[in-house]
Amino acid sequence: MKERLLALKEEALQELAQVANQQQLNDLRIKYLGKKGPLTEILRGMGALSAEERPVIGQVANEVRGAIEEVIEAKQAEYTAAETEARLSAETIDVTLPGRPAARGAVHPLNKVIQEIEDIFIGMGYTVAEGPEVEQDYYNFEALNLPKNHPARDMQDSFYITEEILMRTQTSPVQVRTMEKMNGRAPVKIICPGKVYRRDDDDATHSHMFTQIEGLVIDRNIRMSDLKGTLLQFVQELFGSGTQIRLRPSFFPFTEPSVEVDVTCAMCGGSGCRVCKQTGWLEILGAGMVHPNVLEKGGYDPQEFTGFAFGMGVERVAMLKYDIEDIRHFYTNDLRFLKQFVHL
Ligand code: 2U9
Repeated sequence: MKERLLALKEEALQELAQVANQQQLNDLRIKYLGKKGPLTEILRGMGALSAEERPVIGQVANEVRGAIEEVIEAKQAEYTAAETEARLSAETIDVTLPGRPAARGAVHPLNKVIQEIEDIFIGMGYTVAEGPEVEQDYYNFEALNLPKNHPARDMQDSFYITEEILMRTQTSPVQVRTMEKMNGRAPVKIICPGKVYRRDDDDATHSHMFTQIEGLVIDRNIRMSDLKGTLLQFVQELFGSGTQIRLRPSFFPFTEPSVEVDVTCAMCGGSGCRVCKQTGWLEILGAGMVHPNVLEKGGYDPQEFTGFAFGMGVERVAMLKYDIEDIRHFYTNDLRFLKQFVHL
């Protein structure tokens, strides 16, 4: 039996010396050391040996198994190292290759104009106030001197959610809420940017949702001339120092007197062009002195306090500033449109 074992060892080592690849090595491992291999078979037959023979043959068998295993492990280590080496060289990274440029986002043109307008008013000492887009009838209409039967409250004109709740039609309710919070203290000096909603058919110049910025100042001795000086300063910073304004009488329920404010057309400098329809003027703001009823509802005694307010549509300002012909460009997110503003 000892001879059989030693012959087996010789045969195995000879065959292992010929091994050329991992597969052949695996096959030989199974052939010699596997459960159905000759070594296992010999060891299984040891029960038939005498008590003296058994430890001797057992030892030889273990030596043979150990010798075969040793060669197999050495070969296996070689193959593993070669495989690792091959993988590493295949995975080599060329660090000198140029990177893929990451697509950078940009601030939306509307937000750019909002930020620019905010900065101008912050520079004049205003703070920015925001409020809910879903609003109570009281803040959107009642407190702004638009009583229950006022035509502007028509179901046809606003998005009502219930009888008392609607999508705000202007950002004025934010000013009313601020007045309430201020509890009669002065000065109030705020601008309120945000989305507003009106039941309009969308076209090149109308949108059922658009962006407003409104401003409100309340203090003692606030006069129409303060409004005029503030708006002149504002438009000169926004459109250029040569810009002039003119005020035309108008009507809003929440201001008295009320004005519409035109600026000289920046496109032609006032001489008349396509954009200003040959008039030299562009209407961009509504404004006025805060109506006494509105002051009172907001907790200010109209005998002691006065104020001015103004409002503008941000899309309209942006369209004039950047010569954009269709308001719907702001909402459709066509990258060909948006990319034109990346570097502005
Ligand atoms: C309070 C008191 C008064 C806000 C004002 C306007 C005039 C105005 C329009 C401009 C174009 C709306 O976006 S638009 O359609 N706005 O003409 N807004 S005065 O007056 C207020 C606001 C709040 C408490």
